[in-house]
Amino acid sequence: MYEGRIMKGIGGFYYVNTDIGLIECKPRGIFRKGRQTPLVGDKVLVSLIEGSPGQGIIREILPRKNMLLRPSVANVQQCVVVIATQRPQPDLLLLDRLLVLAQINEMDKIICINKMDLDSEGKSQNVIDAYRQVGYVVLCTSTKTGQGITKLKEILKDRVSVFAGMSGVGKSSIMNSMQPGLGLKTGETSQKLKRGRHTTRHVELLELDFGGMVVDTPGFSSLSLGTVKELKDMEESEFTRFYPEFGNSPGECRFAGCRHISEPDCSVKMAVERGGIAGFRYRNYIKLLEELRQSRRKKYD
Ligand SMILES: Nc1nc2c(ncn2[C@@H]2O[C@H](COP(=O)(O)OP(=O)(O)OP(=O)(O)O)[C@@H](O)[C@H]2O)c(=O)[nH]1
Ligand SMILES: [Mg+2]
Ligand SMILES: [Zn+2]
Repeated sequence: MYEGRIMKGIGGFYYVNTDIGLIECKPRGIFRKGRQTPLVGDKVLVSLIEGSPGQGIIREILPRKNMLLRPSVANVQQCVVVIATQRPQPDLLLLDRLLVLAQINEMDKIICINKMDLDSEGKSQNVIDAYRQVGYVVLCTSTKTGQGITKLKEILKDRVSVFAGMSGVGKSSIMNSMQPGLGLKTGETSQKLKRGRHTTRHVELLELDFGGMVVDTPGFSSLSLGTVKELKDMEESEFTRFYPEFGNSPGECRFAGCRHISEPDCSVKMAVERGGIAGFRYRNYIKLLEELRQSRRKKYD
């Protein structure tokens, strides 16, 4: 038996990277009947098929550290959430959603602000500062000037990372700048709509020649948190853990378990008014919380 990692799955076959090279595998019958389907990123045990060089059978899926649904991939250590300074315009609500998802899946989070070359006026600086102040790692990149690419490589080295963000922000382009040999397809941003056209379609783990692996994800512009299992069972007051800056508000809220919406003497709201907490982060929090409540209400209707 050989241990390896599933790099991609195409047409019912899984391609498993092992010490003896890439093995084309069929999953053992039992996987198809039920419980577990192998995912890209899974660590698996493989046995070779006698007389068929390079072909094998997946015998066992080793325990997963985590599992993302979109893209469908397992055992990812960190998430690089990409937005562009413009083309497309940054969607900070989507950014916050992705940060929530990354945190639920216990991934390290990196925010990447791409297309810095289009921001000669420095319009994105307030966003950069706001997230840095919260404590996020924020990286500024441009695939046109090469800004930030070396730094990003250091962050990705020897780790398994996923790139997420809206279509057209430059996820595939960034990977190509780090490693031209990847030759990922990139798309022209539609001039009329000023948004991308979903150039990336299938899920694959790509090996970086400086060490590590990345998953390029097809972009998307909407994503509901209402379907996320971990959030369905969460108390509303617990949602604040996705907004770590709320914990640094100057005083205490009057009520324990304050949701910081309309409660009186709320120190989070006071901090927003005084500028200690970014207004857009607070508004995103309210929107996401409201969305969760709506999806719960539907469940009981
Ligand atoms: N000006 C500028 N354009 C960029 C930069 N990075 C990427 N682009 C352009 O943005 C467009 C979209 O890039 P992609 O890499 O295909 O974007 P993506 O995020 O992979 O898009 P999907 O695969 O659809 O999710 C292409 O026309 C790129 O040339 C950058 O740093 N600056
Ligand atoms: Mg792409
Ligand atoms: Zn409060």
